[in-house]
Amino acid sequence: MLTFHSPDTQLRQPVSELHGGEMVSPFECPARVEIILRHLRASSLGEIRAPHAYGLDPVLAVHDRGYIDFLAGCWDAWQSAGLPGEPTPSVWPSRCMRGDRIPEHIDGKLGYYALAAETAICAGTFAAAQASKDIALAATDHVLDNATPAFGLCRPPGHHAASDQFGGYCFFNNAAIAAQHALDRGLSRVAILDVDYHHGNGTQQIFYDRDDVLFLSLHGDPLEAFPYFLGHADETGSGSGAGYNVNYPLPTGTDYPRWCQALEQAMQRIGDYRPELLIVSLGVDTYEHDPISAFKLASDDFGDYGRRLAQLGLPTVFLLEGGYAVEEIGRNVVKVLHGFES
Ligand code: Q9C
Ligand code: ZN
Repeated sequence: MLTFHSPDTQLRQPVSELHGGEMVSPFECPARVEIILRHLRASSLGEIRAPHAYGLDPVLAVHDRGYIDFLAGCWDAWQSAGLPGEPTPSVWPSRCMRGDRIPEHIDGKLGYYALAAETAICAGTFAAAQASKDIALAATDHVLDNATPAFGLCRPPGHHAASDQFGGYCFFNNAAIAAQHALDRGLSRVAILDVDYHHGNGTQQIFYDRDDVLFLSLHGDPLEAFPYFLGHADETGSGSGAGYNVNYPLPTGTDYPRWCQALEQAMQRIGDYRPELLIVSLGVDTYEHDPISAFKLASDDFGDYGRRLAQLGLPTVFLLEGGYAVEEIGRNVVKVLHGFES
């Protein structure tokens, strides 16, 4: 299986994350990619390739233009405003205020375009986000052109990014951009299976009223886990998308047998949909020792679910989302990909 990777993903190097009431060094860090690369190179998975630049058109197909412009100019605007530190949202159009006017000051704009406060923007964020979606697009094109699976080593991740909001370490929704690109290439049905520990709120929002993308997510129950305000089982899609959004919220402490039961249900639903492409939003923060998550998957479980996913027999692209047990992230990712190929 080919991997797509770009050194430009490492241009995202923020220094701060709001976590537990303190500023800490971000969990979503460049070392994640380095360690995955090390394990890929030591494996028999195959070549690692760089993507070409696709530009912003595929991004505009799922994201709002004002949002993209905001991300492009945020760092400079923060500097021009003379603010110390990194651009970090701290105010919102909360439920008791208006959300229909976009502030002019960068501090207000950040709140308008953010869905949470933990994710700071740095000088290289926009460039890294572009590299990340190029990786997703190149991996998807490779799958569609060659009918062989591929892995996109995306960073920053994407599944929390909504049409006009960033957060949860995500800026461009790589999986959504890839899915829309596949449809624009002529496909009529794409399934996105999100196995990251966190609910893929952004992907859900982008395709909520559509039946050409089936979205399924296994995740920590939002009553107990980020992003807290989306991801319940009664969110099943609207309009022509009714029935095409499937959430499997699972309790804190969920172990592999229980998680796998939900996976089998999701796979049944995917099989019934008969998609022409499967995009796996591959977060390995379901791992038992992940520092910010609460499921109990062991390393060998990743190989097992990789093998199960292959039984669907679908053209499949894996796109990296979360996973913060940095020492073990490479081993766990490679186990999924190896399992899929075995
Ligand atoms: N302070 C992804 O896995 N914060 N994003 C959780 C810890 C945000 C995770 C609470 C977690 C975002 C792509
Ligand atoms: Zn996650």
